[in-house]
Amino acid sequence: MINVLFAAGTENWTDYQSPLIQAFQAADLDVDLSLSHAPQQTDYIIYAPSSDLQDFAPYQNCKAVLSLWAGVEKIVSNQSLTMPLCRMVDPGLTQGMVEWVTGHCLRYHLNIDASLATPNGIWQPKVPPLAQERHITILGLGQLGQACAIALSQLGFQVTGWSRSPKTLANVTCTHGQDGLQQALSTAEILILLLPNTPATDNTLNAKTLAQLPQSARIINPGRGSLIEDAALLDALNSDHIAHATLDVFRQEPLPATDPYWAHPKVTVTPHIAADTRASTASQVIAENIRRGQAQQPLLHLVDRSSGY
Ligand code: NDP
Ligand code: OXD
Repeated sequence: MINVLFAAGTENWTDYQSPLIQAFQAADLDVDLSLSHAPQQTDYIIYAPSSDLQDFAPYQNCKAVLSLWAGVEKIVSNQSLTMPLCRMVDPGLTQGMVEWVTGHCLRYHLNIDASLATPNGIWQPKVPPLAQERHITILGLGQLGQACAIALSQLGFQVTGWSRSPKTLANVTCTHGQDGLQQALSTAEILILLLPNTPATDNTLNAKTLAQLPQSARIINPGRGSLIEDAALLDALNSDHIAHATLDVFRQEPLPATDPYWAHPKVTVTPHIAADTRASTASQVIAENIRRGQAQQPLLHLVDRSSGY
């Protein structure tokens, strides 16, 4: 019997209990899935940032902590966590992010806001350019950045991506490192942030890098709030250098009701809904990792503690 502790918040239990049990059965795993197991007898922990579990020290026989979230900044530097940590890479989450990013890009590309705002009776034809004339840059070419880059390039957009290590991706101009960042920003009519929250990515968008964007660029941030220096973005919006920003993630969540982003005419706020982990597909990812752990095979989606993602 494999003891799996569901420490991902009781609010997630209803959604996950049955898909997890089905996935364990499909993987031929004999699992006792529970909201409470004695620490010494716990083999795996399913975790989410809302978890009450913060001290992993008593779980000395635990073989891995399996996060339901892609971003692991809330757990990665927990000193009591000495076992392997796997983040979530879920086809359902990825598809959700592709749809959310594509939708918000098309809003900007087609200038849908202008159509919505046109007063009745005014006939003012303004044809948008084709996708092939539009440059989109994605900072972060990981699981999500790459999926978005591929989808956008398949729609015909000119896509540039930026990552830490060099990459090759069909029909995507790939850049990396500090010089690569400047190149990626300089063409970005629409900029998408899909970097993790790490010390190295903090304030990636600041006064200097915002100034490297073309006049009237638009920004879409489904990555993390920490990627943006908020005061610098507000200045860039107020001075019209940046035309609009769509922000899904914030340094403080929920975004306080008094935050200037809420009422800003050039900002769209969404409440961290860009892409949710989907219980049915994510449960299969969890089951596969437990199968691997039991078979002493390498775990999938291991977090590199030194880089923080
Ligand atoms: P990955 O770890 O697969 O990809 C991260 C990418 O960022 C990689 O390309 C990596 O480069 C790059 N990167 C990291 N640090 C740097 C750096 N210092 N300089 C340049 N590039 C860097 O993550 P995912 O694609 O799965 O997810 C990205 C983020 O999206 C998550 O960390 C999370 O914050 C956010 N997210 C938001 C959601 C939402 O609903 N709003 C939902 C899910 C995720 P390299 O390839 O060289 O390693
Ligand atoms: C995640 C998120 O990291 O939802 O999974 O932001």
